[in-house]
Amino acid sequence: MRIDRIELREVRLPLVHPFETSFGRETEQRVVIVRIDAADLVGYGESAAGIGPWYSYETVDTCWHVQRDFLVPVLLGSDVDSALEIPGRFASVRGHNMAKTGLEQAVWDLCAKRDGVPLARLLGGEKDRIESGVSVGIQGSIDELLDRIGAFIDRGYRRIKIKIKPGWDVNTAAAVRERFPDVPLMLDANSAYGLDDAEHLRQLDRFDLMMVEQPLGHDDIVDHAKLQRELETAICLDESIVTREHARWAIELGSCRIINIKPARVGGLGAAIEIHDLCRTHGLAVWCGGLLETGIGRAHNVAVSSLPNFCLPGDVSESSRYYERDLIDPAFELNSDGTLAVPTEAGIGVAVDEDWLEACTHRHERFEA
Ligand code: OSB
Ligand code: MG
Repeated sequence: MRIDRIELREVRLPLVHPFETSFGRETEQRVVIVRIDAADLVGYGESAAGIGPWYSYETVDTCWHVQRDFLVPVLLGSDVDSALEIPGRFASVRGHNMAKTGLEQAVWDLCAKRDGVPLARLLGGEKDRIESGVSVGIQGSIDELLDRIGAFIDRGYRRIKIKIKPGWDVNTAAAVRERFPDVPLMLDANSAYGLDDAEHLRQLDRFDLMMVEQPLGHDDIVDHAKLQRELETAICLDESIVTREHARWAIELGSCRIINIKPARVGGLGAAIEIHDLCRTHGLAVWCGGLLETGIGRAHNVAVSSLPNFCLPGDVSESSRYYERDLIDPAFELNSDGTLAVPTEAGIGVAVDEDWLEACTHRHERFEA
């Protein structure tokens, strides 16, 4: 396939509910939507970077810069046979995994459409539905949190994740456990603690948690190994695992027992598959995290979640949990059994709502070969 045209769009979409973590509060999502045309085929991908460099150093602006000035020129006018070629072509750009992901995903969508297969199958996925969990941000009060969790449980979600930070952790987990004794529950600290907090974090062991996600530094792998030896609760790494090698180091050091794989964080679906395979070989479970993606990035996350070792519910929730009107039509909707259906049409298998995409576009640039 010859890459004839690449289009970047910065899209802004209000969130139905503000999302607060230990690093801040978002009321709107900003992403770069990538469209690639190859002859009569169209592929879509998403760079879910967000507004500021809080979760990672990337932002919509750094994505735009790195894509326009460094990544787009590598692809434009070139021939692509398989999306597996893309990480190698982008290798001279250090980091900037979210910028890379939007383009790489669009190529995956193109390849699956060319082959006439659903993206999930091209990736090696086997499931036709994936288990859906929900990530619940920090709320104004414990009562509000319990109400929100209750509504999500009623909706059918298979797992609840709550965001924690100092002052909103042990007591919060205790209240949630008291009210919902049996719900599969996990916590996400987004790097809000240090190794000095080990004693404090040990109090979490009594809540029968599935895991605690990223308690320590966003780039730490060594101290997490020390903390994991102190905790009964499994540690799950998110921010620290940016490459396959990080995953290997974490496994060798014993820094975690579970890994949250976000394609956006690791540079795309190819890297996500590599980390999935590595974890499977070493007996670690993985699950698919999210970055509040629109339906386009969500479709990619759903497809990768259909791989066999994604064996825990992901932060891949239905569209209406994030957006009043998603960029795809129909939107992702939760089945009554707490799953999302893996699309069966070719490529990402969802239709982009072009009018709404245009209406939400804040800036737009097109590159022709
Ligand atoms: O740490 O997993 C995280 C959202 C934005 C940034 C970081 C994280 C999250 C989530 C929400 O937890 C995941 C989602 O529902 O998309
Ligand atoms: Mg996380």
